[in-house]
Amino acid sequence: NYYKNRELSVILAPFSGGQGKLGVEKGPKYLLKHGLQTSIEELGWSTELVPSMDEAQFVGKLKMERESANGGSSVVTSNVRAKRADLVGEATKLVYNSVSKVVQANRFPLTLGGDHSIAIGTVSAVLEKYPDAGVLWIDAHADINTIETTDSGNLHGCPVSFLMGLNKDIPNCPESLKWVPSNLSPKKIAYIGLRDIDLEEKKILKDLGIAAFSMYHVDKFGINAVIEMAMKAVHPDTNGEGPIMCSYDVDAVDPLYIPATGTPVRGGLTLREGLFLVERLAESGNLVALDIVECNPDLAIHDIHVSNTISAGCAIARCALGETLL
Ligand code: 4U7
Ligand code: MN
Ligand code: MN
Ligand code: MN
Repeated sequence: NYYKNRELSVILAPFSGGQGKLGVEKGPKYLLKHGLQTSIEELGWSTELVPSMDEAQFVGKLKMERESANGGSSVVTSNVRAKRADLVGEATKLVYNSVSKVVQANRFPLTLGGDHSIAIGTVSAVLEKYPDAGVLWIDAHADINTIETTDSGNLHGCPVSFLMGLNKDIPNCPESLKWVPSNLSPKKIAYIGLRDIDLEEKKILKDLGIAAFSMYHVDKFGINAVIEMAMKAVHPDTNGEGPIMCSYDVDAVDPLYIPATGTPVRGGLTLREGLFLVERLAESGNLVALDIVECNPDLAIHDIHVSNTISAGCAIARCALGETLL
């Protein structure tokens, strides 16, 4: 059991430069305002807050870019489309530094995004501490576009390609992301919740033989069998036992339950399925790190959408940390 000492750091990653909608940087503040830290302490964890970056500084830079004539410093050289790669490189390195300190001190990192590009920092740091760790990527999307295959140019759709080093040989690969250790093997990731995958992403998943459980598999086998298969996929030699990091994009859950997110896709996990996944990880005793990303309170059109989204985000954290285990 990897978290028996129950020491946890809440790492704040209020970054929105991995996509084009302001507001996702407010995720951490809203989750905390909803009482996340106290509720984690009530589960028997000692906690500390770690601000990994200066939110205002990044928001300032993003707003400045927006107001500038071209509306964003997209690197459009040859076949490479990567928007705000300088900011993403800088922000993810800051997240990496914070998560590294936390894991190296044997504390559990709970990182609150921000958009999903921040997982470039979290996963890199966690894999350095636990080289054998498997990564469960809970998401409607595969986030494995390369800087060549991405249509949107939004780097929150590309973190997995950076973690695997798939951009390394691409000419004009942005300097700002060259620090990434790219220590994630395609054998060590499994997806759950997929339902909106780009054509070229499908090809990458297939070519690399990556374990991917879509909503089809959830319907066909049920959520319990799917999480079991996912754990075994990342730890095949030990029947699913071994350290696991979970990078949880809240858009995996259906927008009926979690509406305030940047790229909602209907037909997702029920709230219970979304919580069961992390309850099962808590029960396994193998969870070593958790990200919760892509809560954007500004995208809600009713107040109830904000509270639904934020309370579900908090519930994901609590369930992953043992709340529902008797
Ligand atoms: B998220 C997309 F094209 N694939 O690359 C892209 F559909 O972190 C979406 O999962 C990416 O929310 C979604 O822009 C990124 C698109
Ligand atoms: Mn997503
Ligand atoms: Mn994502
Ligand atoms: Mn999204």
